[in-house]
Amino acid sequence: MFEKDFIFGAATAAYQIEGAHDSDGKTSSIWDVFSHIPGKIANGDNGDVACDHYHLYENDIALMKEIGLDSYRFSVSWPRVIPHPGHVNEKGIDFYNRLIDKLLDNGISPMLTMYHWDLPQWMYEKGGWISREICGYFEDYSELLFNKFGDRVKYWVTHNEPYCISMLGHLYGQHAPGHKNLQDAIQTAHHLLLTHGRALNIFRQTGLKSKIGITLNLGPAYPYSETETDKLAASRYDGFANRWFLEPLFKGQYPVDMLDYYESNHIDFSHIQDDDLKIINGETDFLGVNYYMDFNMRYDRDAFLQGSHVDMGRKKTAMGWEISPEGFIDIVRQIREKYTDIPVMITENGSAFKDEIKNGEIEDTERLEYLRSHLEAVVKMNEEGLNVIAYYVWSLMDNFEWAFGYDKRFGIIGVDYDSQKRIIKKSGRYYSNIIKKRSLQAIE
Ligand code: IFM
Repeated sequence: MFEKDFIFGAATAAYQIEGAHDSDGKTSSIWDVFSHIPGKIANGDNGDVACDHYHLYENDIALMKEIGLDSYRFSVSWPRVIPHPGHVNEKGIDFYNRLIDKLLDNGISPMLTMYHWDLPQWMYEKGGWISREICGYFEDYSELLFNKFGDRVKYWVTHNEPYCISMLGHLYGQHAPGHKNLQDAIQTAHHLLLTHGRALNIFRQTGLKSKIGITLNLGPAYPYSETETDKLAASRYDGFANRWFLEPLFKGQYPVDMLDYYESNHIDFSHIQDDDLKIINGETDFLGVNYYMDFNMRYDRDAFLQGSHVDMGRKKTAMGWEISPEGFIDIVRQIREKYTDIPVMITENGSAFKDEIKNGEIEDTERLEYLRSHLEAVVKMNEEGLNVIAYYVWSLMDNFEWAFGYDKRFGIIGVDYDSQKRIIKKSGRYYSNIIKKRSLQAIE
């Protein structure tokens, strides 16, 4: 059912699992600062210790091996390797060297995400993503990563989910750095895309033979009814969350309808310079897709974007996200119809549910069913010839779920945060069977 070379993986991100927030020369990221502001994170949680993966990585790799992963997607903490402008922290580099080497010793191919949200606080103080100055600093950072790890890393992801960084972090204020300003969000999105393009150029100059891409979180937007107004609401939401990122990357332009809409909301586009879009539209080896949900939209004159989400009454995960494997197939079809033929790697997909430990086991049947239905969707995509070459489950283990803290558990491995003990959940065993048999006919 899955080709022999289909890549089965699991994903995590530095701030969500590493802990060791101030060890071995690491300085603060915007998430270290944000998570300590009272009221920002559920239950007052923070990532100071998280899963203590910084110290327990060998144990975690042993579990990856037990599950049988082909690949592991992790991110590098920028302030761990560059704790001050222009200063490389060898101890931080050593940690990732040990991690990568251990993965390879265990036959697990590393996928490295360069930016998964933990911007150094020093960079934020220079203007962060809003300022064009970040481009030079991100170039230095990417060059360092290519030089230090390029001999062993097979897949590179420049950015994880530019939508979340720009909109959740700079428009809605739910994520670090907590801004609530559309102009900031639009500039952030542009500088994320531009740093992606500039990192691609540096990568090509290194002559590395590995593959590089970017990861977007995408989901199809459907009109709730066939009315022109609901269609407008769906198209706007698509423009806001999907097309704003896909069109510059694959067509070298921002969507005209959204430019008009933002302009009518007094957004200034003078931060976009000549040639930026050409750079953003550079050659990418694969598109990383993170899929969690689709969006059903109804016209709502008074709402931002003049649309609001409709609850379709389907089963939801603990995040309140409606489960829709059909939307998963649709978004990949749309990528193929409208944007690009390059391979798609599903760099994240997964679900949070409340887990219970019974007799030392976690019987997470709902997560297992979620996994089954979404892997079935991947099989269908490839039957349609949509060229999906990888699937990384989110997440390898329970971790710090940003503003929701530790309450929401996405792992196929459970973590007891008091003892730091890990337990492979029933969904993890199920995934392991699928990987070993390359088939969904695996026994649970
Ligand atoms: O935990 C996050 C991850 O960091 C980015 N993608 C979505 C996941 C679940 O919310």
